[in-house]
Amino acid sequence: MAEQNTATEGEPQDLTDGFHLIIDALKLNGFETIYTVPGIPITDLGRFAQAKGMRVISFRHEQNAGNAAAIAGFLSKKPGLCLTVSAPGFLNGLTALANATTNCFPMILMSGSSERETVDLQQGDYEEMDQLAIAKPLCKAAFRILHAEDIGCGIARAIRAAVSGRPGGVYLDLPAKLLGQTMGAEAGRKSLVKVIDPAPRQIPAAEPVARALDLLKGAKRPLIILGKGAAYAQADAEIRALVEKSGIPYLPMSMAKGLLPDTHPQSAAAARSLVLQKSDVVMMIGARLNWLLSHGKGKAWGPPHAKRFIQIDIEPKEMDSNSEIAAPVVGDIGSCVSALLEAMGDKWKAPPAEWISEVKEKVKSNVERMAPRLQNNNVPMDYHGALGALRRIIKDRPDTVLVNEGANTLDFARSIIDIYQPRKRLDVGTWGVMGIGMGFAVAAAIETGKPVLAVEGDSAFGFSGMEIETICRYNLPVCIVVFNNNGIYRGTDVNPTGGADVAPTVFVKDSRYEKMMEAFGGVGVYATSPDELTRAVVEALDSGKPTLVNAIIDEKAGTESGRIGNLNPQSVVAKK
Ligand code: ADP
Ligand code: TZD
Ligand code: MG
Repeated sequence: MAEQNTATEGEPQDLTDGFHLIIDALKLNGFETIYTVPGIPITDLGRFAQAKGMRVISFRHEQNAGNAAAIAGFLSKKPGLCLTVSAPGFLNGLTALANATTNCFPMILMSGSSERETVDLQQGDYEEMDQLAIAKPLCKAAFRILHAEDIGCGIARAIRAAVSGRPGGVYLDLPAKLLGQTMGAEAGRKSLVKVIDPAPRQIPAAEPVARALDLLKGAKRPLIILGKGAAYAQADAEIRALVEKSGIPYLPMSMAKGLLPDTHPQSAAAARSLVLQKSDVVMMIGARLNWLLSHGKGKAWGPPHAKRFIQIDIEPKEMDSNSEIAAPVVGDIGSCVSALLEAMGDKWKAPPAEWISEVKEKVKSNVERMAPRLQNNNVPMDYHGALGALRRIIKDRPDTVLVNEGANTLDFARSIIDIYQPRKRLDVGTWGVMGIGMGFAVAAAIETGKPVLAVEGDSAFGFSGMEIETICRYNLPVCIVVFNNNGIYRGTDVNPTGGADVAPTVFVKDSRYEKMMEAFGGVGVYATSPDELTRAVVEALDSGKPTLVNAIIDEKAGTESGRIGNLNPQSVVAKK
């Protein structure tokens, strides 16, 4: 084939081009998978990548390919790769790039683009857009490569920008002309860069470590909060050792669940309000004091200024962003946690027994109060009955990756479904964005090789639902459960005018989502009770067949905006 080479006809084989240099540079740096939607000018880039042994996963919409790349970055600690066409394809991918940056996930969005000459004079090229300028404010770094001999450096810079320090999204602009540019094959090979130590360890100095430990030692009611930065860091053993050696109760943020099993005796997840209120020293490990933690102040946190914070984070600028940080420890989590462990020595004293027992009592009573509700077999299902069933399934199959989005479907699943292993819960993250579901599910299956259970609100599912074709096409072991309550939050709203349009939050009643899956050759199940739901999901996880279970939820069961209804602005007019 093309590889055949006769020594006499050297000329064409001695040349390489932008397409091949990009793929060679990616392969040299260990990239194995590209998430993409093909088209001008990058169609051949995908084809050549596949020909060279890379896995090229082709989606139906770039946002889903981008979300797949973002979560691949979170799961692997290497940048996930997304490849799109110009202007509209680029813009479709951009939401995912911005979301990745917000969540501190490393990814690289590579988009084909029109020639500079035409773009800069705004002469109206096919899919013309100044993509570099548009990407810049929405990601961590943005680069354009104009010359084939710069591809090596360009890709090296993109990798380093994505994974070093606080991880994030990088945009790489690939003008069409670059792809076809040729240069000598040997010079091309030499121009490539293998990135050495892309995310260097950042070791904290002794002083901040000692300051943090002093504060922790003096605490009467200490608390540790683990965030998704801790999950990303892949320092699982060290983090567990630190929590256990300290004896301090810990609270996992949503995607940090499973770093220690949720059933761990030190988990304070079921006593969240109590520990936020009453703790006196709080150590955050890879978690930010953003809206998800009420900015570290206000009612949720008890009396004002009564708390002191220790924060472990790789980003020095994060400190004091919302509340004063009494003991900042800047460095990578693995190094910081190891340094803390080392400095704690052998004589570390457990926190006061009254505090530990107060937290444990609260956890126990809350768990006991919840237990019977999780056993109910009501028809139509409520969130507790349906999620109780899924909770038991994950308990039996702890290596399943759970993907979760929605409002009530998200909030209830987060507190009901225990996670037992690190990085097994992937969800809407810092923005609370809908639409990550199918992209995350595809990448989770591909990156981990484990079965995936995607628990989706019916609205949430709609944002990326067409990708069930992708799931069927690649025959991925993904089971999607659509929590079908006929709408956003609830299915019960009515149009107050009595007009023909339904209310903005409600969908077609009793939609048959399972038939969408059947259309692509997957398994579709209509489930009305927790027992039926259990049977369908167990079968799906055992068989590995792409499955969609349409789980019928009582349309009255949810609450407005799930658990964050307090963030809704209130209209005085509407209340009259
Ligand atoms: P959560 O939403 O779970 O609270 P956030 O996304 O708010 O978590 O916070 C994650 C934090 O982790 C970010 O501030 C980020 O800078 C930090 N981080 C990410 N990776 C590392 C790492 N390897 N070492 C130290 N900090 C990290
Ligand atoms: N668009 C985007 C991209 N992200 C969002 N978060 C929203 C819109 C607003 N939104 C939420 O915050 S949750 C949600 C929307 C549309 C859907 C909730 O409905 P659901 O879940 O069916 O997914 P429940 O179980 O019915 O609450
Ligand atoms: Mg719904």
